[in-house]
Amino acid sequence: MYDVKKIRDDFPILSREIFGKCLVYLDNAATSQKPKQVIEALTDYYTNYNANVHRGVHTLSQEATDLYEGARAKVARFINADQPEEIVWTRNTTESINLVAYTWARANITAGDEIVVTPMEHHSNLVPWQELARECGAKLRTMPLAEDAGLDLSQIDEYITPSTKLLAMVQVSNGIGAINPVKELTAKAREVGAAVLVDGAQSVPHMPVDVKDIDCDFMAFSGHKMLAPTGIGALYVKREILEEMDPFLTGGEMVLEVWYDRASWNDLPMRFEAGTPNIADAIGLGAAVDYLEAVGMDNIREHEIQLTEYALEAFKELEEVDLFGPRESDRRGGILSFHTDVVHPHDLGTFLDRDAIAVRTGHHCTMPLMRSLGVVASARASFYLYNTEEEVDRLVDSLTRALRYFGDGTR
Ligand code: 7TS
Repeated sequence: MYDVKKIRDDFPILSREIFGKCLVYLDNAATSQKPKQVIEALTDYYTNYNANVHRGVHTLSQEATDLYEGARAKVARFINADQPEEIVWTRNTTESINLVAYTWARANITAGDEIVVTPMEHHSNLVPWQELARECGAKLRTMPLAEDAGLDLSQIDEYITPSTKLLAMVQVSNGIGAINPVKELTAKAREVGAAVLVDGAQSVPHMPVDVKDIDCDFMAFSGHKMLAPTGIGALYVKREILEEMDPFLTGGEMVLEVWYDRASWNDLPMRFEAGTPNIADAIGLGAAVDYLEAVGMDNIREHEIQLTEYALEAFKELEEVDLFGPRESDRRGGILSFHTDVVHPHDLGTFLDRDAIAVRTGHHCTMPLMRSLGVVASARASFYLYNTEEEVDRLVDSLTRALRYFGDGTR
C-alpha cells in the first residue's frame, strides 16, 4: 500500500506555507525536494566523518572513503550497472554529457560522421553536440516530432544509418513529458554500429531504469532531481568504453604516477575525477537512492501514472488549455506541459504562486521544441512521489480561476 502521507512526513519543506497557504510543489522536473534522511546524511557526514577521500591512512579519511565509495556502489546497483567503476561522479547531467562530448566524442567523431538527437532534447544534450559538429565537421541530425509531440519513428531508417556515430537521446522529455523508446532505438543504433547516450535526468528519478537492459553506452543523470543535494550527478559508461577514454580534467586524484614532464592515469573511475570531489553530496545521493529503493521505483512510477491520469482527466474540463505530449501512460511521464491563449505562462505562474502552487513556466531549456510546438513558453506541472490528488485539485482549481480572471468573461 503506497502511503503518500507517510512519505510527505519525511519532507520538511512540504509543510511550508506560502502566502498563508500550504505549499503545493509541482516543479519536480526542475529539482526535487529532499527528505530528512538525505538532510541527516549530510549533517552526519560533516558532524562525524568529514575528511578527504582516497589519501589518508587515518581513520576519518578511511571512513569518509568507505561512505563515498559505498554511495557509488549504491548508484551503480540502482541503475543495474555491472560494476561501481562504471559510475563517474559529476556535478550534474550537463557535466556528464559534456564529459562524453569532450572525451569519447572528440576522439571518435570526425568530419562526415552523423550525430542523431531527438527533437525534444534539453539544451544540455543539444548544444554540446552542436559545438562538436561545428568543430569537427560532423553533421547533427534531429529526428522529427509526431503529431502528438511524441517521437515520429516512421522514417527511423533514414535517420539512423551507417553514417551515424552517436545517438544521443532523452528518455523522458522535461519539456512535454514524452517517454522515448530508448531500448528499441538503442537496438537500431547497434545495427549500424553507433554509440548511444541516454539523458536519464527525468527517467532515473521516476521509474526503474536498467542500463544493461537498455544496452546504452552512456547514461547521464543528476542527483538533485532524485531527492539528493545539488552539485552531484553521475555518468554511467560501459566499462570497455571507459577503459579507452582519455581524461577530461587533469590534476590531482586522477593520476597514478607523475614525473616532471609526464604522468600516467589512475584506475577507473578516478581517472575522470580530478581534484577533491564532492564527497558529502555523493553520500547524500547514496542516501537518496536508499530512500527511493525503500519506497520502490515501480511504486513511484505507478503513483505518478495514477496522478497523471487523474490530472489528464481534470484538464479535459479546461477547454482553453492545450496540453502537449502523448496521452498514453506508457508514453508519458508525470509531466504536464500546457499552453493557453488566455494568459501568458509567466502571468499564470505568478497567479498560481499566489495560491502557493509552484510550477515552472518558460521554455524549460528546450527552446527548439517549444518553437516546433508553435509556442515560446509553456506552463509545466511535474509530479513526484510525494504529490497527491488533492494537490492536482488545487492546481486545477487555481487554473480555473486564472482562466476566469484573465479571460474574456465567457468562463
Ligand atoms: N536533461 C533533462 C532531460 C533535464 O530535464 C535537465 C534539467 C537536464 C538535462 C540538465 O540537468 P542539470 O541538472 O544538469 O541542470 N531540467 C530542468 C528543467 O526542466 N527545469 O529546470 C531544469
